[in-house]
Formats: sequence, C-alpha cells, structure tokens
Amino acid sequence: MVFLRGKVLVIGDTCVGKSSLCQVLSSDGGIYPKNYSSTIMTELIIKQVQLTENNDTVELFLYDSSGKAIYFENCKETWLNADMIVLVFDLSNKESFGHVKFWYEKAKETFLYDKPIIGCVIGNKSDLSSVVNQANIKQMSDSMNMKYFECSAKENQNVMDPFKYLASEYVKKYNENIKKFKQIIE
Ligand SMILES: Nc1nc2c(ncn2[C@@H]2O[C@H](COP(=O)(O)OP(=O)(O)OP(=O)(O)O)[C@@H](O)[C@H]2O)c(=O)[nH]1
Ligand SMILES: [Mg+2]
Repeated sequence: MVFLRGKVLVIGDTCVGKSSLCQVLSSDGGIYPKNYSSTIMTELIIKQVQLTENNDTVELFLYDSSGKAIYFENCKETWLNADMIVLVFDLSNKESFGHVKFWYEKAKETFLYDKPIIGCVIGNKSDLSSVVNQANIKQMSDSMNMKYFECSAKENQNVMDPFKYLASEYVKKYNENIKKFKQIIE
C-alpha cells in the first residue's frame, strides 16, 4: 500500500470542458458549473484517487490550465515538473481535436523533452453529437502512446475513469522505479 502525490496537467483548447471535468471529479459528481467561467492562467484542484488493488492512494494535483492563447506563456511556467498529462478536446468541435497535438507538443517542449510520460486523451461532451472520426482519434492517441477516454462532465459520465487510469499507471511506474533502485543497491 502506497500514498503518492502527482502533478497532472489538464490542457486543451478553451471551452472544451477542462474546468468542468476537474470540478465534477473533485466533487464526486456534485458540482457541474452551469455557467461558463473562463479559467485565468491556471487553477489548482486536488483530488485523492483510491485504487482498490493494494489499497493504494494517489493525490492528484490537477493544474487546470486556461486554453486561451493570451495566458499561454504564463501557464507554461506552472507546467514544470509535471508527472502526468491530460489532453482534452470537445467531441462536438473538430478544431479542438485538431489542436490536441499542438498541446502535446507544447507540453513536450516545455517540460517533457524526451522523457516518457503518463497521460491520456479525453474526448469530452459525449452527451452531444460527435463530429470527430473514431479512427482518427485512435490514430492520434496511439501516435502519442496515450489511452483514450470519452466523458461527459455535464452528465457525469466516465469522469473518474481517466483519472483512475492515471493514478494506477503512476503507482505502476513508482513500483518499477523502486524495484530498479533495489536492484542497484543490492
Ligand atoms: N454539453 C456539454 N457541455 C459541457 C461539458 N463540459 C463542459 N461543458 C460546457 O462547456 C463550456 C466550457 O466549459 P469549461 O469547463 O469552462 O471549459 P474550459 O476548457 O475549462 O475552458 P477555458 O478555461 O477557457 O480553457 C461551459 O459552458 C460548460 O458548461 C459536457 O460534458 N457537455
Ligand atoms: Mg477552464
């Protein structure tokens, strides 16, 4: 059983629902912000995720970043030393899907370099009709080596799944590192 803490970047175009997802997640479905309130720079939301296997707990520090270009340079400063990344797009907005790679590349050049990263892609607003081709989503997620999830913050559907996945991958990586470290000192 371990208790870990990890920094998660939540990034993507403006209005795709990043803040809504974070609010719904942190309130266990209790709060869905009905009115749009644009995030200014970055907001920090903390959520503990309990994993049933081994009773591990991961406290996620979610850095909910603004998708607006004017805040971009300042947001980047808060991205340093991130452990995980969540790339969000809106299933009803093709342009936001087209920009996922842009956000990934920006995160990579800002803090990731060539380090392998734990991350996932979220297609949000699954309650609306999707205008994005599933094969294209798969191709894009695979090219970044990331798992894909579909959610609706509005309907509180599948919101927990991507964050449980991240927490479990994070624990897996931690255990692998401990194992490697033990092998070195033994
Ligand atoms: N239909 C639907 N609307 C959603 C969903 N999630 C968010 N929205 C709406 O989309 C709009 C933008 O949501 P936000 O969560 O503020 O978007 P954001 O990505 O944080 O935007 P920025 O902070 O500007 O980068 C709001 O009007 C939300 O109510 C969803 O799952 N379904
Ligand atoms: Mg926001």
